[in-house]
Amino acid sequence: MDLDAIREYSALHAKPNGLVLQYGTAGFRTKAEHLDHVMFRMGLLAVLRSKQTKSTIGVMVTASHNPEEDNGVKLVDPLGEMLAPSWEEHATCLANAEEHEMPRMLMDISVKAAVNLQQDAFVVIGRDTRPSSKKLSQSVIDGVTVLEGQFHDYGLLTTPQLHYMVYCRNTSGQYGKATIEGYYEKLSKAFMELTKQAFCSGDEYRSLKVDCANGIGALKLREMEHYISQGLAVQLFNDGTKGKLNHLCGADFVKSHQKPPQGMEMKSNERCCSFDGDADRIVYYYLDVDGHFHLIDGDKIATLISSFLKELLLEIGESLNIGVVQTAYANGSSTRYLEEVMKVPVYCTKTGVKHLHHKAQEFDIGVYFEANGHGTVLFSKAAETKIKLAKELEDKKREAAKMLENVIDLFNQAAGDAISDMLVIEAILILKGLTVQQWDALYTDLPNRQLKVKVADRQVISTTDAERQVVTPPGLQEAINDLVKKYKLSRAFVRPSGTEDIVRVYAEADSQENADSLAHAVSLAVFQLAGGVGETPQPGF
Ligand code: 16G
Ligand code: MG
Repeated sequence: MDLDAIREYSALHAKPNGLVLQYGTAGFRTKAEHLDHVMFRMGLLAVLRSKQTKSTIGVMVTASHNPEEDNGVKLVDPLGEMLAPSWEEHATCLANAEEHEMPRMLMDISVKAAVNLQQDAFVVIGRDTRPSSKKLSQSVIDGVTVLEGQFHDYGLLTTPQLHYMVYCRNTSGQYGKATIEGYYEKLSKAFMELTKQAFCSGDEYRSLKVDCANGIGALKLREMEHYISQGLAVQLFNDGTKGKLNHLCGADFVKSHQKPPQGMEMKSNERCCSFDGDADRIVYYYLDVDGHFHLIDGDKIATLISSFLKELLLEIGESLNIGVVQTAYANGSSTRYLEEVMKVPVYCTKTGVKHLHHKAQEFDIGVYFEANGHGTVLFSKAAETKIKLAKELEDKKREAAKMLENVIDLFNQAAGDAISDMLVIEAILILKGLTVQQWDALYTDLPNRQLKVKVADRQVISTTDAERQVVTPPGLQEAINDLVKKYKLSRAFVRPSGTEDIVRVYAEADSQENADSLAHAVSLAVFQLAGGVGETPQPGF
């Protein structure tokens, strides 16, 4: 390690005094102007992680669904996964080190993590369309080069595309080609093959309106359009030519406000979907003939996909275990439907993709989706092998096995991916001849409400049982229990946000009025028992 060079370059990416940041659920995220030093340091850290794992590591510059002025960075581990927890700690220490501590901190991490400094390092970098992203990704590159790491800058990519690149590179191209064309070819080939058996279901199913949140998804979907145009016509809205990133549009806006994005022309019964700012989330929706808005969130996406997979597995007659992983935010109706009607085991983990991803790896086929639309399906090696073998069987089984192989190719195994999920969903709707209304009618969501409460220190709230029960402060869980008892089909929980300085409240009940009223009552309990600041939560939204 050339410590003088590190000192010299680090000073060019100096840390603002007193700034303390935490590597959270999705990396570092804050106002873009505060992130230059973090980017440089994450370049350094990526080199160390690459040396330690003897693999390519990814660095993605994005703040996903956050406002355009924000930015963020996260590291991608060798198999396209989120950074290992022990390295999240290293990331936090490094990001917060004072200038003069930098060389020692790097040495400390190298010793603690047994990094062989002689090992070569390779880092791949991607960024979203934020105005600040280009310069910030250059700071990452500065960090990589000062530690003499090799790198490839992919420039503009969706987050899942960067995960894909990392995964391809660390499996010697077996998973796919580590180029943007490789990504499009792999997905479009699987999509076209999967849908080619479909009985012709007419044009109404084959065109889709996509709200791209004025983000990277628009650029990438436009590039991909001609690869899939024979099977699906996409019409892009909020494509970044006029509007602001994530402003009144995108998957997060649509899900949390339960209304259409601005800038989308919706006619009744047309299938529409929204990506978020870095295209790793997707939600669907439509307007019915009375003009009512219907949201089809991650839970209903998981249900559609699991039922399709279950049918195919039944056809090939293989005993592969399938499990669905959700979080506490999953609508109670979805959990009930999956367990009671579809007879699929459902598991609940803490919020944050890494928790769901990890749990999903326990199954032959692990379907995981957060209600907010982030998810994918993971297939174990054993499942892949059994499916391959089933292709040798009689005709009907062979067809199902072939379809499953295409489904495996179509799902991004490295991360939840809006583009890949969209293609799977479209393929299933085509194959089953389902309209968006029929899909929506699988079950009826319980009315629900999410609220935010400001408290002095959100860490006073700790939880257990996958965030469904409060442990501290004392008395809060009892208060929630008492409130929940007053309503039918009700449920409520609270947790400190991992991305904002607030406490989140979730409630569901038999009617919207009751869900709203329960959410408000729980907010008041949080405010009173967990050190609320500012104005007391008011009823009404
Ligand atoms: C991040 C997470 C997402 C989670 C959300 C919760 C990743 C890649 N993203 O966006 O999975 O749902 O945070 O935010 O892990 P919250 O803690 O503010 O509720
Ligand atoms: Mg995102």
